[in-house]
Amino acid sequence: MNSNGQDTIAAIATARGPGGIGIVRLSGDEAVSVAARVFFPSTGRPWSWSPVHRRADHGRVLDPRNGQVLDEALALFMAGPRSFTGQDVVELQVHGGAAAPGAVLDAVLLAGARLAEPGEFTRRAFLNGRMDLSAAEAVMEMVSARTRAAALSAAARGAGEMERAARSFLALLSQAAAQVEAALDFPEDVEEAEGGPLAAWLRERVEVPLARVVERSVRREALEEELTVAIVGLPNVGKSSLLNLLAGEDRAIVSEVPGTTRDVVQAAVNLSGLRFVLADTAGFRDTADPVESQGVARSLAMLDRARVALVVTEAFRDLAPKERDLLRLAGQRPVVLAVNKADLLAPGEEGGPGPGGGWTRVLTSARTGQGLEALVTALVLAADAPEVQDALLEGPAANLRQRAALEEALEETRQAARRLEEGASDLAAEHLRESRRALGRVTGETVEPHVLDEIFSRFCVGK
Ligand SMILES: Nc1nc2c(ncn2[C@@H]2O[C@H](COP(=O)(O)OP(=O)(O)OP(=O)(O)O)[C@@H](O)[C@H]2O)c(=O)[nH]1
Ligand SMILES: [Mg+2]
Repeated sequence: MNSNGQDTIAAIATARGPGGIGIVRLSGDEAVSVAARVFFPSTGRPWSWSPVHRRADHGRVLDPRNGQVLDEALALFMAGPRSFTGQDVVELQVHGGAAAPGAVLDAVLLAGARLAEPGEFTRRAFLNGRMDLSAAEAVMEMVSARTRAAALSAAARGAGEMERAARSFLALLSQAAAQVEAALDFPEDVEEAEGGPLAAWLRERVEVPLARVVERSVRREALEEELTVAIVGLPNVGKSSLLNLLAGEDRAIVSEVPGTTRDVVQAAVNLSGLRFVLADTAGFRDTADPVESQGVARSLAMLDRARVALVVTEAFRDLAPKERDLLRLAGQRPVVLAVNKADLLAPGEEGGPGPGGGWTRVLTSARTGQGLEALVTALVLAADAPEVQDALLEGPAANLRQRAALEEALEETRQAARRLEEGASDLAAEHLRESRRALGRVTGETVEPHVLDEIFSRFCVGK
C-alpha cells in the first residue's frame, strides 16, 4: 500500500443496505479531477472549474464509459489541508441503498481512483498530522461503540483528551530527564543534583496521576463492557418472567412449578444507552435435588459477581427470612427490590414489604407489564451509582492498547524514581527514556509500522 498517501483513494463511507443517503468519499491530490470526470454540475460547467471549499454543488453522476446517468448527487469539496485526511477530499452524496453508491464508486474507480483499504482515510489523517493516534483510534471506537458509555469515552479521546494527558506526562518526563542528564554531564555538581527531591517530584507529578489514569481506564472498560444484574429470589416469584419482560423476548422458561430455572440464563439488553447483562438464576432454597442445589450455588456466585442485585419478591406477603438473607448477601452493591405479582393485589392494597432497607423498591407485574418503566429506571440509576458517574465523566481514560502503554510508562517511572533515590542517575535516565518511549505509543510518535497496520486493519473500508 502507498503509505505516503499520494494516490487518490475512494470508498463508500456510509453503511451498506437501505438508507436515505449514500456517500462515496475520495481523498488525494487528484480527488477533484477524478470526481470531475464523473460528476457534472447542474450549472452545465465542468465541476473542476468551480469547486469551493466546504460548498456542496448539485448535479448528476454519469458513467464514464457511456455517459449513462447513475444518480443525482451533491458534490462536497474540502480542500487540503483543512479536511479530515489533510488532503483534498470530495464527497459524492447520492441516494442510499445497495445500488447507487456501488455504481458511483465503480465510476470513480474507472475515472482513476484506487479503492481505499480499511481505515486508510483515518490513517492518512494520522500520517498528515491531522490527529494523533489516540484520536484516530477514537474514530473507530466511536463507530463501533455499542453503548453510550463507550461512545462518551471515544468522543473524549477523539477530542484529544488522551493526547493532551500523554503529552503533559511526556513534558514532565523530559524535564526530569534533563535534570538527570545535567547531573551526569557535570558530576562535580553531583551534590546539588541529589536524587531524592527529584524522585519525590517524579512520584507526585507523574507516577500518581498516571496511576490514576490507568485506574480510571480499567473502571471505564468495565462500564463499557457490561453491567451485570443478578436476578435472585425465592423459587416461583417471577424472576424468569421479569427477565423475559426486560429482554422483550422469551429467554427463560417460565412455569408454575417452583424450581424451574436450574442454570443461569443471561440476556444482553440496552437500557438507556447502557449495556446490561441480565442473569436469571435458580430460586434460592434448600433442596435435596443435587442439580437444583448446584443451580442455587451458581445463583449465589452470580450475585457475588454482579454490579447490581435485582431481588424479586411477591406483593401479597412480607419478606421471608431467606429473602432477608439474600438482601444481606447482596453486600455493598446497589439492590433493586422488585415486588412482583402486583396484579394479584386487591385494588388500593399497598402490597409487600414497605419502603426502606437501603434498596429501591419497585412494584411490578410480569404478567401485565406494570412497573416495567420504573424497574428500568431503578436499574439504570443503581448501575449509574456515583462511582460509575466519576468513571464516566471525569478525566481521560485509555483504551486497551493505550492502557498497556501507560502501564509500561508507569512502571518505568517507578523504576526511575527508585534509581534516583539510590543515586544511580545513569539507570534512572534509561528508565525515563523508556517511559517516554512507552507514552509515545499512545500518541503514535513511537509506534511501529506493524502496530499501525494492526490498528487500521480493524477499521471498516470507508473510514
Ligand atoms: N399473577 C402473576 N403471576 C406471575 C407474575 N410473574 C410470574 N408469574 C407466574 O409465576 C410463576 C413462576 O414464574 P417464573 O418466572 O417461572 O418464576 P421464577 O422465579 O423464575 O421461578 P423459578 O425458576 O422456579 O425460581 C409462573 O406461573 C408465572 O406465570 C406476575 O407478575 N403476576
Ligand atoms: Mg425461573
